[in-house]
Amino acid sequence: MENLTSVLKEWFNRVDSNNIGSINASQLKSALAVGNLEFPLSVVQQMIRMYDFDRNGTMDFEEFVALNKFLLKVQDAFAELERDRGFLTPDDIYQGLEKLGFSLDLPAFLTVCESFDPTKMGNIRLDAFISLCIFVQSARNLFNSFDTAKQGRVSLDFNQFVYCTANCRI
Ligand SMILES: [Ca+2]
Repeated sequence: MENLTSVLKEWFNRVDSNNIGSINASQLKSALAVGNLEFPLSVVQQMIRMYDFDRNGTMDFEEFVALNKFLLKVQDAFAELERDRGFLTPDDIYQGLEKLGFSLDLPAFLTVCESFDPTKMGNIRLDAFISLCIFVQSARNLFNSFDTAKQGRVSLDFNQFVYCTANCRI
């Protein structure tokens, strides 16, 4: 684990070219591209929102480590399920989400799959799977922040609903 931290630190420092101790969305986007992960800026911004613990809009090293832990978990799940095809079918995606602790019902699952399947072929590559997981995790975090009594159910007024959809939009 210590080794991973030092690799991440070196990576982070390289991206933080101004040495200010934090990186912004476009710097994070290029950092991920170095690892062959190409994401639209909107997805990268969502990653930052998810782990921006001090809410300053950028990522310090601690937040970067937390994000990378999540990305590694998602990449492991992908690697286990892709069986050398380079993509996941809907069945694999369902299993992948379960592995990551999300069990969605069919309408929710299919809607999520469809919105992260750019080619509409039913096959999802790693970057799309990561984006999908970022979305579901953000939705989970947001839901939990409203479900303070841990009832698995929330009641929202219109403003809160708008707030939620705007926060999870990728
Ligand atoms: Ca921050």
